[in-house]
Amino acid sequence: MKAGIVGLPNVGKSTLFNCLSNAKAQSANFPFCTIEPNVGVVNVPDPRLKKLEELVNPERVIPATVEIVDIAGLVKGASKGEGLGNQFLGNIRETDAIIHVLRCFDNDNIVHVDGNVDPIRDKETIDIELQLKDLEAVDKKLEKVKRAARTGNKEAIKEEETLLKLKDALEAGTSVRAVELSDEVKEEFVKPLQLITDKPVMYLCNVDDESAVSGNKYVDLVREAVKDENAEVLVLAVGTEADITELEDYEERKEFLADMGLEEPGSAKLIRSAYQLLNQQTYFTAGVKEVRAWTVNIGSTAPQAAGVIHTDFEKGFIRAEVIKYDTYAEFGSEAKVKEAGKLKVEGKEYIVQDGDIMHFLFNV
Ligand SMILES: Nc1nc2c(ncn2[C@@H]2O[C@H](COP(=O)(O)OP(=O)(O)OP(=O)(O)O)[C@@H](O)[C@H]2O)c(=O)[nH]1
Ligand SMILES: [Mg+2]
Repeated sequence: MKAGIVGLPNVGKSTLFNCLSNAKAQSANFPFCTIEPNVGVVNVPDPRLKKLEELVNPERVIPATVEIVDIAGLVKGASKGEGLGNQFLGNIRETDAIIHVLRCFDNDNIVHVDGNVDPIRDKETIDIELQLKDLEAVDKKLEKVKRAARTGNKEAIKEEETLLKLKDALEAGTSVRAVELSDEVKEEFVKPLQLITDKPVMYLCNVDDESAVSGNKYVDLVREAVKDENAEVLVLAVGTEADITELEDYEERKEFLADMGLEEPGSAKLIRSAYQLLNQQTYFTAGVKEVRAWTVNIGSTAPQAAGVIHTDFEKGFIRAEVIKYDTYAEFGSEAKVKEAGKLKVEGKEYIVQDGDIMHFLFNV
């Protein structure tokens, strides 16, 4: 699962990538600095791991990770091949969620490809290109389905109806994620198309450091513009945070953040949000060798969660012992949790909850 960073050229995507990831992307003050996507694996900050480490005192601690991809900037006409349009759009199609970066800072020295700062116009430019690309995919599919529908095939007729609905929406400037369809129809006809505007999205307002805490007039405009989208809007002083990330000294980093009014880097919040956007949650294993955060899709069953560790665990799953994180933190050790009768034994049907500490029993 990976989240892609999209936006106009020169709005700070690669700078953001550099705040998040140890892999370094080239960032510079000219459009189309990035051509090939930069891929980074990013640790998901989780204070619960720190607590478990204190309690268990393991040899090592392994956090959950999420993959972030920094993609080339899109411009008007990208869906028709402007810029390096089509290739870039292909990179976006391969991601599972979108972090849409909007420039929300004034600075005459940093080039804006459309001449002035206007995050609402910018957002629309990107949305339209993504929608046009999806429209192309829907039209293509529609051609095929039409033939089958004409023969009276019921499935094909239903699919044609769905595709026509998507086509209308896209032509009217609506993203696929906002089109109302039953879960069944989505699963059967929409998901296989892997449409870009069907992917979950969040907006990241790139601001100057004075606006890192309370935002600015541009951020207000963005919030207003997306209020019906059910999408998260985050505010981050990307440029400054990237500079802070460069500092070796932890205390120094903290001081700089405090100057901006922040307790933790905005990028930490962003990573957690991206993780949620990807529909991911964490369960833990806690042993003296290793305390580890594992990633599963929300809604996974206990055997599926076990399968993340090893496929044998899933195949031979017998049962799982589960302790809630809060319970573990309260009692301080597995033994004490057991004593208090708070360790639960769960079977194949159990739906894993975020923060579960799990121990699997299986045979192979
Ligand atoms: N003042 C200011 N400059 C920024 C900020 N974020 C990025 N920049 C600068 O803007 C320029 C472009 O940043 P990049 O991160 O390379 O932009 P990009 O979106 O990756 O651009 P492309 O790869 O060309 O699409 C660089 O000179 C950055 O230093 C910011 O928050 N404030
Ligand atoms: Mg870039």
